[in-house]
Amino acid sequence: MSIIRHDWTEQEILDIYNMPLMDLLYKAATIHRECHDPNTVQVSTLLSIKTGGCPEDCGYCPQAARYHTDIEGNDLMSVRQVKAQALRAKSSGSSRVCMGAAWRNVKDGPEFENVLEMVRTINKLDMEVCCTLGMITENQAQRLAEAGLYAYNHNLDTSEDYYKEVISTRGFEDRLKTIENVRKTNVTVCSGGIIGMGEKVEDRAGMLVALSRLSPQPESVPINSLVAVEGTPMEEQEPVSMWDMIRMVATTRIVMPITQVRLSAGRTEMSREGQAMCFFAGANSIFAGDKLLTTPNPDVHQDMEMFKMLGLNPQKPFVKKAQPETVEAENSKFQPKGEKPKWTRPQHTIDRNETAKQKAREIKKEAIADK
Ligand code: SAM
Ligand code: DTB
Ligand code: SF4
Repeated sequence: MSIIRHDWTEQEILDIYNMPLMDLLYKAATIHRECHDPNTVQVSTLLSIKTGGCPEDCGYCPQAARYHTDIEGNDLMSVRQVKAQALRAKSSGSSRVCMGAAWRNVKDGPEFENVLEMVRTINKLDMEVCCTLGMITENQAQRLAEAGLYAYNHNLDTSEDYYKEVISTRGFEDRLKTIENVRKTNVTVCSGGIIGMGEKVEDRAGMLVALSRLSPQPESVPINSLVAVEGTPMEEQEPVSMWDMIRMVATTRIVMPITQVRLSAGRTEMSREGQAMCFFAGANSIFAGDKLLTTPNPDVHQDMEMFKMLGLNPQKPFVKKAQPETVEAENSKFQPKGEKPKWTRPQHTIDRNETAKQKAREIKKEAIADK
């Protein structure tokens, strides 16, 4: 039986990543079968409840206000809209709704109260609820838990070293702090990252070192392949090869045997054969829905057709962990604290982020002049 190790070194992980492919697949699939039903895949539906206008400078993200991308920004959705989308997701075979907001961090107030109501509403539909809202305090994590949140997604994104080349408005340690805050509650942790941002293979291994050191390891680890969006600093990144994706999934499976490895952004560019290899190598969850947050994703019906072809079954909700109870707002034990935590703002200069920001300013100036 596989043991859970929290002391992987970067070199050990690199050696696994670089193994001959057939050996790597065999090793990963063996561990996968020891720890999971290989024919069950958990399906989460993404829902962008607040899109665009984000103050952060994440170099990969089309929702950062400082870059010029084509996305349509939106204010926070209503609880009614969210409920309708959740019911649609449920009827299409999804067991979890993951609500994303383009926020740096959560602020106490009416918007957060609405998010808590969204969590209560979806949990009452007997679906797992996940949120990804940026940085949160311990009190906010407790309030989400009390509303019935099942998972919180907060990605480390890359290695601690390469993080500085991607984001200048917050630090890697802020990500760890939020995960720590979530861990103090009953909410499960979903944390992974992106490949294809110009990082070295060592950074991929470094990210897995950091994730595997978390104790317990995250219940879910999304592996995203960069969606290079025009206007972002990473618009010209070469697409990740399917082989790299398969190696990354297999390595994640070996390093974190009991976690759910999630095949995430980038699936529109992956063949079914490629995705099948990822499932064989240990991926056992996906993000479904015609859209990720702002970019395209395979059609739900196409995904269900692929599942049928491969003999895969969508996982039922609350198989891995019991459904949390929902405490109604009026019975809450926790009051908002209105804290203003000191998240870091390194504000170092990342050349490609600055260039993209400058380009966006020029486009804006030209648009004003044209009016
Ligand atoms: N604002 C919150 C945050 O940053 O934690 C939540 C939303 S954010 C969009 C969630 C995650 O989506 C990011 O951490 C990143 O891993 C992933 N992501 C964003 N843009 C992406 C892209 N272009 N390609 C692949 N993954 C992306
Ligand atoms: C994650 O790791 N990937 C999802 C989810 N967590 C929130 C988001 C992918 C976003 C891809 C770019 C977009 O659609 O905006
Ligand atoms: Fe904002 Fe999250 Fe996008 Fe970064 S990844 S710019 S924090 S929405």
